[in-house]
Amino acid sequence: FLPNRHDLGVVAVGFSGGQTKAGVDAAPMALIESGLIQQLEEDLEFKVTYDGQVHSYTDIMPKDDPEYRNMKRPKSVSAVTRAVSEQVYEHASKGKFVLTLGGDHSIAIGTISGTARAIKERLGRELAVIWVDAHADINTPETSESGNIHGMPVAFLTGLATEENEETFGWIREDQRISTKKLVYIGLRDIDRGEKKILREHGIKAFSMYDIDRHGIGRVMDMALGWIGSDTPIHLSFDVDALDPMWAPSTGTPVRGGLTLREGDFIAECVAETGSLVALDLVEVNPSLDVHGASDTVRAGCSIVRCALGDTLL
Ligand code: B3U
Ligand code: MN
Ligand code: MN
Repeated sequence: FLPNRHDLGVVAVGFSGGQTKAGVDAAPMALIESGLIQQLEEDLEFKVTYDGQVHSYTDIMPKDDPEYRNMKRPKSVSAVTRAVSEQVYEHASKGKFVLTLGGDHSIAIGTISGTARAIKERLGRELAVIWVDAHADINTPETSESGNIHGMPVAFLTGLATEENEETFGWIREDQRISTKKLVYIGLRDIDRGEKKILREHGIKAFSMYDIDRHGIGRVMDMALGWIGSDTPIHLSFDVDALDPMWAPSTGTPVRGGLTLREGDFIAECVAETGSLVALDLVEVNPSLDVHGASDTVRAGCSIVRCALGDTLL
């Protein structure tokens, strides 16, 4: 089921509407300007398909977008993620590996729904998701305290949150969803009360920073990949705020006590080593926050992408 080992589709999503801080939309350009795509082509010898633009989706975002079911900017996020879903599906259905550069984490509603649909169509297989994040992003509109949709993508992707209305995520169909049983978290340390309840009630596999301290990242990765099972296509959604702010300070909601740079890279390397990775998101880099740390944050993000694509494996 593997994507053609060296065929890579890149989608650059300059979108910040899933949360309230400006600047996360500038991340794709910062990552690309630091040489990421060039490195993938030259050092890793990927054949890259990239339309050469950071999408801003301004033409499909309604001006009037009032709160609905406690969600901020619901129609904009819905329209953008729907478009992203098509972009990702387009690459994945052609057997390409898909790299998406965000943007805030709400865009994963688009990336994962696009990958899940393509994998189901091409292989009749269910997609597994490894979600690396300080946060669980599994609030429903009702449990969310912030109303920010970047804290809700997993609820929409698993069907824990549903909507009738096309304009507010009603477009997500069954073949675009993932199972709570094939979802694994790594790096959690800031979980809302309602999210904790959801994780417990649905038996969702989660490795918090506690587990990493207790067992070490090596055993945690063995357990995480063991839970998914070999020979299962994997979508890795990596929120840069999983890293400790010491390494990745330029992000919207930094939380102390996170992964080291090496632990972040190691997670990506372990996933690369399975040979089962089909898509990767890198999200929540915000170069306009903690501007002195922006180049470090961009560098850390690029490193994770290269590791996930196998650069550092012998
Ligand atoms: N759980 C909180 C905070 C949060 C989620 N994701 C990020 N922050 N980046 C929320 O708003 O749902
Ligand atoms: Mn996140
Ligand atoms: Mn996060």
